Amino acid sequence: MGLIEQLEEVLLTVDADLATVNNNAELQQKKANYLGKKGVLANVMANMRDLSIEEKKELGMRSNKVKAGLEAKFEAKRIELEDAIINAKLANETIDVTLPGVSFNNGGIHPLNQTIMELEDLYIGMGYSVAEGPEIETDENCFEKLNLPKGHPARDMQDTFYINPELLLRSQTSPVQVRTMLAEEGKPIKIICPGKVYRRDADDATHSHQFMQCEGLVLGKDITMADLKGALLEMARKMFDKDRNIRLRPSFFPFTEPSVEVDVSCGLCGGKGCSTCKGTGWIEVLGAGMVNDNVLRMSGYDPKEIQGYAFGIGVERITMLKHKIDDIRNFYTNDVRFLDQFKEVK
Ligand code: 2NM
Repeated sequence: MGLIEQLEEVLLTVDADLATVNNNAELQQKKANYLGKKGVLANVMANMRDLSIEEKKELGMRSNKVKAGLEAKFEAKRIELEDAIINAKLANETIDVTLPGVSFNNGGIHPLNQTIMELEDLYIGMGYSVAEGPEIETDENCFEKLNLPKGHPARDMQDTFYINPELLLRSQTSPVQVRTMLAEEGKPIKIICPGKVYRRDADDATHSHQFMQCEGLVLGKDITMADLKGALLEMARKMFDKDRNIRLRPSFFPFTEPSVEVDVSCGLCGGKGCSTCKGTGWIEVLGAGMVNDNVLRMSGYDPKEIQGYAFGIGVERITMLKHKIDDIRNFYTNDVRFLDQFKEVK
């Protein structure tokens, strides 16, 4: 057989040969047999030294074509093997999209923290900053500087958890405001102080020995009770609903003078009187007043230059009103059946 015939023969036998190949290793072996340095093609070419120039030219051209043809066949076989692997994998990995999904039991934001976040948003919107302080306080910051000297009868108003004669668990967040006044040294202040407070009360439906407050303090030139009333009305309308009203009743706190009790109109009966408002049309929500001159002086403020108002909101109380919760202990017993009702994403 002439060399050209030998070359053409290669193209005829390769198909049957490739049909027996089952994997890439076999394919590489076969490829070397045909196209490698000692392969069939190289073998044929090695014998061409006895040919004439013309014949060499002819053989060279044919050999290039055969080589290209072989490479195409090997490449096609390689793709065929690769596809077979992928198809086998896909057949094994099919997913049943109708199976029920895996659900995660996500937590949520505690209803009291939701109220605090709402209060922070609305007060920040009115230009207040949020101030925080320690829960273990000094008698000095918690009582003395709030116009409650030792022996003052008003100290009995709240029974306090004392750690020693100087240290206690704060019974209100006002010491944060005292700290702010001392730090600001006579400059204007506009803050709210949300946080936990402690009182030696027996727990029942409306009392908890640990609860939360959000107090506010605004000091500046010519701040009046009208400013206080405006800020509280805005709070009542944003926290409850837009057509609520507030009223101020005279009261007493040692740290404010005058002092007021603040009521918000009842949202259930619209002010006509119902069981929630005990027939009065009004619900007590917080205490407030103009900061007592003694308090200002004790923390480095001159009441002739700067004055202002303070208020104290009970976070549990307004959360209970908002969601019609009748027992404060629900907030602190961590029953998920209660807490789940306040999840944003159920
Ligand atoms: C209340 C009611 C009235 C109050 C006063 C002060 C301070 F530090 F400025 F004197 N902070 N908070 C205050 C006034 C708190 O809670 C029912």
